[in-house]
Parts: sequence; C-alpha cells; structure tokens
Amino acid sequence: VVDNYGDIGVVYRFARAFRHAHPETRIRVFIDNLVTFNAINCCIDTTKTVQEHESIIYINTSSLDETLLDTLGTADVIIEAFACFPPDKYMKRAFYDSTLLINLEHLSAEPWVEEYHCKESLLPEGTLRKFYFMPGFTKNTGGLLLDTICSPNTCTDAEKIQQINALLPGDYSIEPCDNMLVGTVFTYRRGMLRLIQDCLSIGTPVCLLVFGEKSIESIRYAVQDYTTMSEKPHRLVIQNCTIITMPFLSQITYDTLLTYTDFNIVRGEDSLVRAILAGKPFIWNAYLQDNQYHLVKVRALCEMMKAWFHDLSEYKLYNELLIEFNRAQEESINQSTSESYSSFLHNLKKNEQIFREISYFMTQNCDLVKNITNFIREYPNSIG
Ligand code: TRH
Repeated sequence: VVDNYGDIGVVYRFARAFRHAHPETRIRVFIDNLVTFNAINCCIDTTKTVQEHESIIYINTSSLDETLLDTLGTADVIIEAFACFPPDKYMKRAFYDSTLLINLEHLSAEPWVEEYHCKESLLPEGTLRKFYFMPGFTKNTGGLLLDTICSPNTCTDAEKIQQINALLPGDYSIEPCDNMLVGTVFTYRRGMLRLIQDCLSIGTPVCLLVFGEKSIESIRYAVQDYTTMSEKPHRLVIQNCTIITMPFLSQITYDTLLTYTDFNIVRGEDSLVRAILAGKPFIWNAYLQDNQYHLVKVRALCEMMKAWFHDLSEYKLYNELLIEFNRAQEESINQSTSESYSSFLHNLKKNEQIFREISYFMTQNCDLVKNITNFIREYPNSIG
C-alpha cells in the first residue's frame, strides 16, 4: 500500500473477482498494511499474520519469515499490483519455483497502453518470466475489474432515496424530498467553492454525500462563510443544499451506493471504474502527478468517452469541466478553481443514457478477470 485506499482497493477487488470466477484456485494475498485494508473491509483483523476471509488467505508481509514461507510455498502464478514486487524473501524462491509473474499495472485510457499490454519485462535471474498486464477501456487492453454490483439500475426517484438510505448508517440518512438530486463526493484536497455555488444556484434540492478526510476538509473550508443550519455535526444545510459528511463505508456498500445516486464525483482509479460501471454521470479527480501529467490521463479518458456523445457541444462542456476540475498543480483546500458545474447538473437526466451506454460497452467487452484467465490458461502461447 503506497498511499490512500486504491492500492488495496484494487487488490482486494481483484482477489475477490478472481476467486469468484475460479472457486477451484487457491489465492493468497500478500499485503503490508492491514489498517488501510480494514477501512474498506472491517472484517479484516489488523493483528493477524495469516487470516482467511471469503476463501482468500491474507498474509501480512511485515511478519513474513522463512518458516512461514516454508509452510506457504510459492505459487505457480504471481500477480504483482502496480509493479510492487512481492517481498524479497518470497521472490528469491519464486525466481526458480514459479512459472509466471504478471504485473497488473495502473489504469489509463492513453493509447500507448494497448502496445504495452502483455509485453515481457526481463527479470534478473531464474526461470520465471514476467509480463505487463495493462487494464484499459478497449478490447485490446486487459480491461476493467467488473463485478455484479456496479451495473446501472432503473429505480424511480422515490425508490432512489429509499435504496440510498438502506445503505447508509442510520444517523446519516437523507430526508426524502421531491426532485432531489443526490451526488457523492470523494476527491483529493481541492477548492470546492464552485461546486457549492453551482449546487446552490440550480434551484432544485441537492444532497451531497461527502467521503474521505480530504473531501470533507475541502468542503468544510468552502462552506465556512455561508450561513448554515446544522442539527448534527455531520449534516449541514445551506438553502437548497444538504451536505452530509460520511464515515467510510465498506467497499461493497460504496460501490452499490454509486449506482443509486444521480451523479458521482470520484478520485483515483478504482472509484473511477465503479463510477463508469454505475452508468451515472460522473466527474473524475485524477491522482495529482508531477508536471501535471495527470491532465494527459484526464484528456485520454475524455477522448475515450467522446464516441458516446452524440452532441459535440455537450461533449465540449463535459471535457472542459473535467480538465478544469483537474487543473490544480497541488492539493489544497483553499485554492480558487474555475470549473462550471452548471451544464453538468442541469443535464444529468438527459445525459444519463450516454453513461449507461459506456457502462454497457465496458461490461460486454472489457472483462479483466476473463482476459487474465485466458492469458494464464494459454501461456506460453498467449505471449505470441
Ligand atoms: O484512495 P485513492 O485515491 O487511491 C489510489 C491512488 O490514486 C493511488 O495512487 C493509486 O495507486 C491507487 O488509487 C490505484 O482512490 P481509488 O483508487 O478510487 O480507491 C478508493 C478505494 O476506496 C476504492 O476501492 C473504493 C474504496 N472506498 C470504500 O471502500 N469505502 C468508501 O466509503 C469510499 C469513499 C471508498
């Protein structure tokens, strides 16, 4: 776990999805930070060196020694996430005993991803061979971690609030209200004043469910000069806008929630994919990179989505929103930003079909577990 929640988020999701597709396989996950894991799945015991959960064995690498390694042995196939090698002690054996090492890379919509997909990466010793596996949004990439939860649903407005409330802890439920727009906000630290201003000016009731310490800090800073009504510390009301600062939910609950809300503001890679599969209009806050390289990733994502927009002026507005949303060079809660949410918020219902179609395409064509299974099954023929 390098930072945040996405590293374990992706690994946990992959292990679960692979296990679900292949109940006959033995899966062991090596992880160095159980506290972060516990935040997205409270069943994980942070004190245990080895534990089994949902038929997957989790091993805390900080307590990994030669005796434990003797018991565990090496695997035929090793999947490393984001180029993080398994511990040296393990690799010393694996270089000679294991068959295939797959580096499951970061997700990007950039075109070069297709070229790198399944390319070999040389190892310093042994008989083991290593290959890049590039997740992506096209048939020629590794695809996305799909699951059964994140598919678009078609419930009515009244059902929507009911379904959302069933997912939230009791104290955090939404007061039902006609025509209310509900959105989730899970971002890095950033200026949020424009979001609040645009939510206030659309007229209809809006409810923002705000997740993670970075977003909560940012939103609290943005509303400090407004007169707010607040019966509870985690619930603020400013005119037509209700803001609920949320505790972290389990990954499965968070995924499900995104399918019921009207829009989602997400960050990192894993929640981006959940937002896409949920089939609801979304805004992506990319992980900030040196020299604003993250803007290249945002542009590539927009370019990938362009084909689904029939109205190019609509696309231009959406593209502009995503670029401006990600323009900042650093994370800061007091930055002034210049994006406009107006068209995004006004056209949520009208544009939902676009996002549904993107979700449908990904579900039909970009199944990462299926693709990695084929790669492993057909190895070494799969390397061409
Ligand atoms: O937390 P992230 O910012 O994680 C990271 C970083 O971008 C990191 O550098 C990158 O390497 C990694 O992603 C892949 O954002 P992300 O990716 O969206 O991960 C958040 C995870 O947290 C995701 O699995 C969903 C989960 N989550 C919950 O389980 N409960 C919650 O309440 C929320 C808000 C999220």
